[in-house]
Amino acid sequence: MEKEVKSVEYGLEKIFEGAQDFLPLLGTDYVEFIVGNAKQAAHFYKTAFGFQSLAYAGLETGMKDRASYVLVQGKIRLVLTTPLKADSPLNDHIVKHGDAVKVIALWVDDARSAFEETTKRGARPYMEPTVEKDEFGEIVRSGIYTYGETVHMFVERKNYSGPFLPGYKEWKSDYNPEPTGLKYVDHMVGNVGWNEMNVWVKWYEEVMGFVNFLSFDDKQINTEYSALMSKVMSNGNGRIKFPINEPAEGKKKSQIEEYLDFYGGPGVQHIAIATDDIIKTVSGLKSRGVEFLSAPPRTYYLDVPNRLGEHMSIMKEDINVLESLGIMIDADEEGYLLQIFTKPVEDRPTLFFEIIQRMGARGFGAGNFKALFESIEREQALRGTL
Ligand code: TYF
Ligand code: FE
Repeated sequence: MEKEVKSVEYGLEKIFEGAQDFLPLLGTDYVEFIVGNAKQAAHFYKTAFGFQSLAYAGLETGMKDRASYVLVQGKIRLVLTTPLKADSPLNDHIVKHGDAVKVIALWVDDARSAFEETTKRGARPYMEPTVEKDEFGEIVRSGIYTYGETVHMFVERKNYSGPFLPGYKEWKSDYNPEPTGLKYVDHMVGNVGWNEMNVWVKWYEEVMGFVNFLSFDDKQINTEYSALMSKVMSNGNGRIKFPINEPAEGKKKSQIEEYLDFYGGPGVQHIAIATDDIIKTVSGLKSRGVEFLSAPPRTYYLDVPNRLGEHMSIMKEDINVLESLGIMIDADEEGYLLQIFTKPVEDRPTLFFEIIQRMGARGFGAGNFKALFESIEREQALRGTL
């Protein structure tokens, strides 16, 4: 089912053969959402997901046109930004997409070179390299457009020691709910239009030097009703993984088509966050009101020993506990993984989260696709969008 992955260790960094290193990426720097009410969104991510207050920019810090709240948990930084006045161009983003991911920021050593190398390979510029300074040092940022109105910012912070970026003040809050064990961004998925997947695969190859290390076509990703196609792009060190989905023809409407209708075009579909104790993390999230897709049926769990074969013997978790929480299980040659998906986190059926625990496996849960998509279709049916 999965395309053969050519992976080699060379040096410390490079694990995917074929990836180019004109754009060395150290990790995900932050994910920025444009939302209608950042104050309330920040409260939600603190209360429900256990993020901690990190930094703030707004009227009180000299920012005139918007407010931004920065939250942190593990290595993950979320920025929630809202416009303060009707004439802000940020409003257009909200009208079009609802609360949405605008920026996937990537941590680099050299933001000028990142901009130069990607724009000369065809990237559409979003922000020329810009130096921002305050008493903690300086940051260099630049940015390019990817699919839809989504942007990759390159963030160079080697000469900076402040809480987040110049312009932001440390945000000390008296309200600090317990973290839920979220560690880092494992992957972020983009939904693109009909027949556009390969355009963006080529874009990530040519502009970013990524490789396509896994592919799933509509023969593999389908249910009785609907289908989609997906290709996973990775940078050379495997830290940044971007699956790209496009809808495919089925008897009923693809979940990707539903997304495109409500998002108003291509955009970020889900953010997968890694934990090293998914039972604890998911129990915590559920008790705080995070809603997950309905659990796969009993037959799914009965079939797990069959499907996992010898991997079953290395599984540490109690399958009955996994079943009671609705956590799904898959395995590949290198190990197993546990994953679960939230319902969309806003009223539009657009962005959702995945919680994933990798126990050696580097795949994306292909063995769970059928159960997952049937679960998504149960939600689509309730919305009348199947
Ligand atoms: O990221 C992935 O590939 C998995 C599975 O619409 C997936 O999380 C793929 C497509 C999709 C939802 C989940
Ligand atoms: Fe995923």
